[in-house]
Amino acid sequence: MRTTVGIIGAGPAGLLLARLLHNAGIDSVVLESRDRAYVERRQRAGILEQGTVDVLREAGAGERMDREGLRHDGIELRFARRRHRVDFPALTGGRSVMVYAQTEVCKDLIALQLKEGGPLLFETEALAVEGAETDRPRVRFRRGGAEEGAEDVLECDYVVGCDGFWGVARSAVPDGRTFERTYPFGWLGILADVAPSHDELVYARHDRGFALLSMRSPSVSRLYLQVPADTDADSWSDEQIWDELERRFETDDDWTLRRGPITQKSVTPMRSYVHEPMRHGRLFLAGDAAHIVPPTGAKGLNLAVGDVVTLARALAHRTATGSDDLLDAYSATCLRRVWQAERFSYDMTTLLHSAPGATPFEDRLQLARLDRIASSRAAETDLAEAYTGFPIG
Ligand code: RFL
Ligand code: PHB
Repeated sequence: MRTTVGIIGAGPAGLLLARLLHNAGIDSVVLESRDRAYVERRQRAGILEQGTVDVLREAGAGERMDREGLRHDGIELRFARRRHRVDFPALTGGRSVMVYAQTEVCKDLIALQLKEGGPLLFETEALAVEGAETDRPRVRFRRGGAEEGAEDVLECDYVVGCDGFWGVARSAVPDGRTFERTYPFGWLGILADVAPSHDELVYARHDRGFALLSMRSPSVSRLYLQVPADTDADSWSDEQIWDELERRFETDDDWTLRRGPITQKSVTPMRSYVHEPMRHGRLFLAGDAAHIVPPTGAKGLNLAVGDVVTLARALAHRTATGSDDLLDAYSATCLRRVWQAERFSYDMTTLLHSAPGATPFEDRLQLARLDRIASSRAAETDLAEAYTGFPIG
């Protein structure tokens, strides 16, 4: 098999890259180890930055998002039984975010790819990237399904590792440096068949730990609780989950939490991670393959989108002019934005979670930081600008 760009992974990064390249007249092949149903159902991100929304629209993948997505003009911070709303458009010159689940973005991009894009091979696992320093890099892969076990090679002009944190591409970038931080807590996330208890997201800081109220649709709620990192989701009964959420969202007014049947629950670990550089020869890394953020800033999927937009532009530039300039700048261009998102996600995480062993002094500082955001337009604007998104490129 031969193609111009071999893409490993059909998460949001790989699928959007394939779409952007198709629109630029560049052919690609996408290899995905899991089956289609799995990729379309994996519960993850829920928030699209303004820039991500614009990119999906321009790529011709925004039709259902515009119909079914929920535009949000703010978030609520909840702490010390107080509620403070951050008004995005007022603070950022009109910017907002969109609640439209990653599962739906992936479904839309998969449907487009299968209808009019290049090959998208499910149940096809990349085993290794070879020859990244040559002008004919290759991906060795194995087919599953009917052709189970057959090994093959995809020859490419370029290979892009969009294979997430646990993928194989990163190991083919030698001499890299990694920067990492793990956190002693994770998020217990649930999906529940109940209308969201608030019309915007609520980020709650509580002495018992962080809680987040989000949503998937007007009738489906998505909620998270900070739990110790090694928690087994099944050790929490549904009733315990609702009771704990109720405590952490408590306010002095008559706000109430609506309960409903829980249809899914799982625990997500929290990690900050960056691999530098994001390129080796003709192999490029994009999205979670190169960097991870804790979910508190809602940045992971949006970073993946920024990477592949930058890369698609660079590949189109190379095709049009023969110049490698933008490809050479790819890693540094992306990393600048990546580090801003790392900083913001870290800040949001330490602002809102209770760290085991935190001293009373540190607890007071956390409350003072929240009070500062609630009382200073400058501090609030900084949060609103970061949350609605840093510019791409
Ligand atoms: P993905 O989505 O992990 O996709 C990688 C794909 O590669 C496949 N793969 C392979 N395929 C072939 N051969 C191999 N050897 C392969 N190895 C792996 C995998 O099966 C998979 O299909 O990475 P990508 O595309 O870079 O996208 C990144 C995002 O998924 C991630 O950053 C976000 O989900 C993070 N995230 C959030 N991001 C946001 O922007 N806003 C949010 O609100 C948000 N909330 C979240 C989140 C992540 C969460 N979890 C579960 C980690 C909330 C949660 C709970
Ligand atoms: C989600 O809806 O899954 C979600 C929203 C905001 C975050 C993280 C996750 O910060």
